Amino acid sequence: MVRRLAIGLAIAFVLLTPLAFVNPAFAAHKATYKSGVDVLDTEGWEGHFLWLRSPAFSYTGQVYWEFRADGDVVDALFMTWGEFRNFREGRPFDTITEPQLGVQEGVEGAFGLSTDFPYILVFRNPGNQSVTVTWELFAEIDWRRLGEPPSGPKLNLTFQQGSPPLAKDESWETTLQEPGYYLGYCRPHADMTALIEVVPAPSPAPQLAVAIRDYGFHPEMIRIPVGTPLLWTNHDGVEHSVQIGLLPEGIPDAPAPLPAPSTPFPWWLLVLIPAAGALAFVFVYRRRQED
Ligand SMILES: [Cu+2]
Repeated sequence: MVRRLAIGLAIAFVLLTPLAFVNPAFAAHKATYKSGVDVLDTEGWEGHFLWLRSPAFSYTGQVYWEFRADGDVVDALFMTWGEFRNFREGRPFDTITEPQLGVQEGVEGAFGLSTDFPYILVFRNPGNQSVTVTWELFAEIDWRRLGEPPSGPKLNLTFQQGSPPLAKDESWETTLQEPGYYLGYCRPHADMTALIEVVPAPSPAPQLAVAIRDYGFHPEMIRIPVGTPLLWTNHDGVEHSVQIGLLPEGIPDAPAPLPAPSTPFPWWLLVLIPAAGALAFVFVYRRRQED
């Protein structure tokens, strides 16, 4: 009886060991929310926001991101809008998930995010040479609700102005004359978005150049004094455009407490399961020899 049980356990361990290499959270099919390539100079950073509201479908509040750095290592920081503003101003800030510091590549996720607020993923170059980060953000969709009205409100954009289609190396200049929060997006690529904060100021700043490349806006998180000209230039081989809508309710921030931290990859399983399998094998082998 004991022997049969041991054999059964040994077989089960061997068959199940490969599963330890598959984290079900990361292995499931995810819908891409946004992706891009950032080129970060020394101590440079770029922020990318996700806001889980859509007129087309419902998000579940689960997101994942993957990134790979070429040239050097990066820090990856995932935070609320309010903490992002602390980060941008050089004040102390909190992240939602454990910060990934000085890594060449990473996979991380967060659960239980609200559809009401934007969240910001920051890639920061901690080193002293330029680094290129290729990244992708995924957001789980509740496919059961597809075709039904989405659960959360939409962004209720009020369209302001838009560029014609921009071919490679073509530019479009615009100036926002009213303080407020704006969403910039591309038509036809709806997942290309930028957040534009126009703040009251006695005088405008010099023109800010925004590069459109690799299906993204750089910078994507824009803060300018009112009246500052924005010059959008397409560097991609495909046509993009810039559409700008006012966010009438501004940008709300997630209240404390922060969402629960994400589940880390269970690395200990990679050791435990093969070890248990090996032990069971040794046990069976000894029993057989005793017989
Ligand atoms: Cu586009």
